[in-house]
Amino acid sequence: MKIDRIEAIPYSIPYSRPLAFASGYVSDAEHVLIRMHTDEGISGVADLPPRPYTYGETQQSAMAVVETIFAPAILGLDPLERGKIHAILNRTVHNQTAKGAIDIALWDIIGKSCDKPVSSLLGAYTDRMSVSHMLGFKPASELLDEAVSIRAEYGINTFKLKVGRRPLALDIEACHVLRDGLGSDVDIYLDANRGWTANEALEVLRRTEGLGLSLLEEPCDAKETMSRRRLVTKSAIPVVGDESVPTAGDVSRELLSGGCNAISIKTARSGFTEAQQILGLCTGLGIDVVMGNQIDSQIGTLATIAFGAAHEATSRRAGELSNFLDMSDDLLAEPLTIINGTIKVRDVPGVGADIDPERLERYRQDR
Ligand code: MUC
Ligand code: MG
Repeated sequence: MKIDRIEAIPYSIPYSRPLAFASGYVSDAEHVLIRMHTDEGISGVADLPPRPYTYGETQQSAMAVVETIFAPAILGLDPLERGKIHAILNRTVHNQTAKGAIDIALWDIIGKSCDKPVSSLLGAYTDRMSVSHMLGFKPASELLDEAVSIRAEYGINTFKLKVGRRPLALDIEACHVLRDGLGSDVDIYLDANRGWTANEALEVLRRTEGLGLSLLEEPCDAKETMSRRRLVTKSAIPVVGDESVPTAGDVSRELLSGGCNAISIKTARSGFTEAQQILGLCTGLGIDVVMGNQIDSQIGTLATIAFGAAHEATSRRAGELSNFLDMSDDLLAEPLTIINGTIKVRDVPGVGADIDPERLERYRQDR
């Protein structure tokens, strides 16, 4: 089997509930749908969600790197030659989301060609994942209303609160209001997207002590090496690396230098192959992981579930799997459902992302 064509299709779907956070604002899913075709008629699908404000990848740059650099170099190879394909992709630094989507499309082809769900090929640990819901910037009372209604409608009991780059008092108030309103059984953790200094993060930890927050993600820029190390040493809860650790090499650097002591794994930027390398590093070093969300569509969320459910360590905590609820529509033919706070792995060959041709026609931007 040979890869004979790779499509990079730009599309845009508006958000019904835009998401604001310390490093950006998302009002439209301006993503790229990757379709990798083979000479045997099997195709692989993946979503590519560039996050310009975080990694500098844009919809246009991601399409360009796929169409003009990666595709010409890997056309003609067998999708099973993943080692060779990754060696080629890795000649180019950065562009993690473009590499991640190519990897997911390869695995999708491999799963379909041997008639197995990719989650089974990756590890088959469980058939579902618990869901964590992300709360963007809002006044504290609205955050509580959103969390209460999400819990009532979907049975979700884990919430990640976006904080940072606004007065500390607002973030601290939001933590107190959520804990008071949701009770002690709900898991609440924070993600500042580098919006504080390490010392501000320490102040927030002091002023939220006793609230039972479980994790503190990307509190400050990893470049604040000394202060961040001090924060990690002093924090009673794990400090999670996210945008500071897009590659396995970054994970090694941050863990070994004491810049964080837990890791967010995102299939959108690591694919399945590098995500497994990252997971191996983390389990080998005894570090907790969270399945993160790059503000993914349902297609991307399916990939996160396929990977997260495949391993014990990635399914231990609730994965961030509900950002698609903020989108007004999606490209999947059969929508994802969250029942009792969980989403099931699709028991179909590949990753399971069947694209609805009418929706793709409506939202694609290259017509
Ligand atoms: C997160 O966990 O930070 C925001 C930007 C991005 O790349 O991912 C999101 C969520
Ligand atoms: Mg994050």
